[in-house]
Amino acid sequence: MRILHTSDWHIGRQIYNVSLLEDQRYVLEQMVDICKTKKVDVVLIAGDLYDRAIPPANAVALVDDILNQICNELDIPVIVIAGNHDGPERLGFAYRQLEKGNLYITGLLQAEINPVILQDKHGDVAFYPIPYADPATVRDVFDSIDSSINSKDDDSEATQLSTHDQCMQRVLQQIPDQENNRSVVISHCFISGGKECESERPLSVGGAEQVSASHFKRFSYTALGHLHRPQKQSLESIRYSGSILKYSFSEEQHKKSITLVDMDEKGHCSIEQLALKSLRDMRSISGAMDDIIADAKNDPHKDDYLLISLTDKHAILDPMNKLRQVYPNILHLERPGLMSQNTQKLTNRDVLNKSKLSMFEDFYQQVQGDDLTEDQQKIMTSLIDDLQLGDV
Ligand SMILES: [Mn+2]
Repeated sequence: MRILHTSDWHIGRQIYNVSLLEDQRYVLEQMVDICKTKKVDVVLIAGDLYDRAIPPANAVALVDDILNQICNELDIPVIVIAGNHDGPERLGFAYRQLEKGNLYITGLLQAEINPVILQDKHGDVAFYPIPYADPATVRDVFDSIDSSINSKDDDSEATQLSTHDQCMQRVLQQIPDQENNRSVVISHCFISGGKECESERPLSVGGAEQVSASHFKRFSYTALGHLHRPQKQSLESIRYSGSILKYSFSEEQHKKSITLVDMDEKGHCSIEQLALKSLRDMRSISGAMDDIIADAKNDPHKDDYLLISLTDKHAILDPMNKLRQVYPNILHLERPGLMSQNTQKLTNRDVLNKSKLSMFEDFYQQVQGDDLTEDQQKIMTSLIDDLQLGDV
């Protein structure tokens, strides 16, 4: 059985107010090609299909088009679970009907984990979709079942369901032991020891989000979503495919890919990571303004999404516009050189007031790409004055 494992598409994501839809379509079309050329038997999407619970219309249209190409035109089944970014009810719309058309979506967690059974020449492979659910939801699903069992048997203690680890353990108890059987779990969670980056939204505050990899060891393969860097956890067969694109500058060094899994007749898996090429890379550049502009002439990738960190210590008029003449897709501009000089100069209160305004002007410029008008300057000056008075 040849399985294509992917996750964290985050369709509809914007970064610094720039839509990534075109970039997302570019990598998803590569995925459709891979499905075709590699003769994939099934595609798994381990959560965060969309970036938001209510995705924008053009994001839904893109997902609709890609799923139509895979499920309909190529006749390859797709199994999707909800991640923490997806709205489980909306994602699960018409899931019973869609099963007839090769599309298996699990939005809401249910006590019964119904496997999707697919066949190859060696027999059945069972795919268990476990959508993301927070501990409160897991308690809602299992409390009534567990309390009725416990009331019959006074010796047993009710299982605590307060951490993600306890919840995952409870959910996986619903899956019978699979000795000799070939089985795959699809889950969206944070396995302890996993490497994080900035674009994953924490599943809970205070570290109770981590789940032990040991729960998954009995399955032939575990297709994970949530962490955006491709990685294995504890075993080769317990893996994150990673996101399809870089979704923050902290992922600058990531190599984005999808995971191709070949499962043999015994359930042993061999793994291959297939690189995805992005339309525009996401990277950061640091240096003096003049050097950056001069070097840009020989830069073959001027369309990349950039974070530029200017080391110049003097004020520069309208740096964003000047840089955008050479790099049109700058997402963010930092001025570490300017900041360090300003803090050294703070000697008396007048300078302090002035620098607060100039710092705000700088900030406004970066966010809005525009200078403060005279009226706006007056309002900010009086606001800063008021705040200073409050300090005394
Ligand atoms: Mn994600």
